[in-house]
Amino acid sequence: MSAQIIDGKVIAAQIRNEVKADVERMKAATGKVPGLAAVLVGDRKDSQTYVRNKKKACAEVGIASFGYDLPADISQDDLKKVVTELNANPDVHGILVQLPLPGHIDEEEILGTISIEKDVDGFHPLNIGRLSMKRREPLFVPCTPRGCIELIIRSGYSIDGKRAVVLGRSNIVGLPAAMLLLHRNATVTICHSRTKNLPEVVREADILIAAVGRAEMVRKDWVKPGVVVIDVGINAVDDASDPRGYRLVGDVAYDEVKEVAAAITPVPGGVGPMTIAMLLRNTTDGAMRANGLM
Ligand code: NAP
Ligand code: L37
Repeated sequence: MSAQIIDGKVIAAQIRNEVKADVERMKAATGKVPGLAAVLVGDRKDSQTYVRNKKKACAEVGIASFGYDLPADISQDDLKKVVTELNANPDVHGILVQLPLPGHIDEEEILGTISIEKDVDGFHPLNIGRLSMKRREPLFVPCTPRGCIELIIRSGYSIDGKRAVVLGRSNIVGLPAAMLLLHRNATVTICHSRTKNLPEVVREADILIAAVGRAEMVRKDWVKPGVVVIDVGINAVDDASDPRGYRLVGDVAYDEVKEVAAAITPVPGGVGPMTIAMLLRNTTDGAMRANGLM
């Protein structure tokens, strides 16, 4: 039997509609709209595309966006100054510093400079710390991991009591995704490049979140029949038949794994659109909190 395809574009559109309604409510109540500042440092093509898509998505739901395109050789102090000014700007409710930052920048210090009330990426050490502890409430949850959880829940799958495996332990995806699963009472295993017998561990999963950045690494014989698969990976592979010369694939061999999984997300059209939808959600939540609306 073939898996249910979890359509991230459809679920992201639902979330954007919910956000749009909240933006309109806020505008009616206060005369103001949420504002997002997107800070891009350097000229990585992928980051440029994501930031452009984020600004476009803001416009569609009525969020004001402020773009900061900064040179790759900006100094630590000058970048900190930009963030500090945005912290003080009352029209800005969310500050996103697109990662990765150039090598000479101290990422931890920059992320720690963002006001926690405006930390819509949820990467401030205080928000991550609260996310990691029991009965603490972070002000914001990182967008991609939050999007993964929404995809599972809105598709009707429960997490409570399930065996979950997270492939990858990065600060922006794997680690926070594992924390969110744990809070929802999954029994969580986190795998990484030093994990032994990876296929065997992955086969125990009822829920699999793959975020390793290795094209189609997870094969059909790695998964238990009936698994719910959330594929975060975005990998470009050469494809002469595509006008761009490449196509995007996930970390999971979609065509074969969909034959045994209960449900699976495609790439593109799975987690990617959710990352952006959750950013709009977080920005609007921040703006509503700042205006006493929640
Ligand atoms: P990352 O920082 O490179 O982390 C990759 C993780 O995978 C690391 O923990 C690494 O282990 C582990 N890993 C790498 N190769 C492995 C292997 N052969 N076996 C087992 N584990 C392995 O990447 P990331 O930022 O988390 O991103 C992961 C993927 O998600 C990328 O394809 C990225 O483009 C994509 N992504 C998508 C979205 C979205 O919205 N859809 C958002 C962010 C990222 P170690 O810790 O031991 O090195
Ligand atoms: N919030 N997200 C935040 N902060 C960061 O610092 N790096 C980073 C981050 N990552 C990120 O923005 N990832 C991302 C990945 C994919 C998409 C959006 C954001 C996306 O839109 N993917 C689409 C289209 C892919 C394409 O055709 O290029 C998809 O369907 O997957």
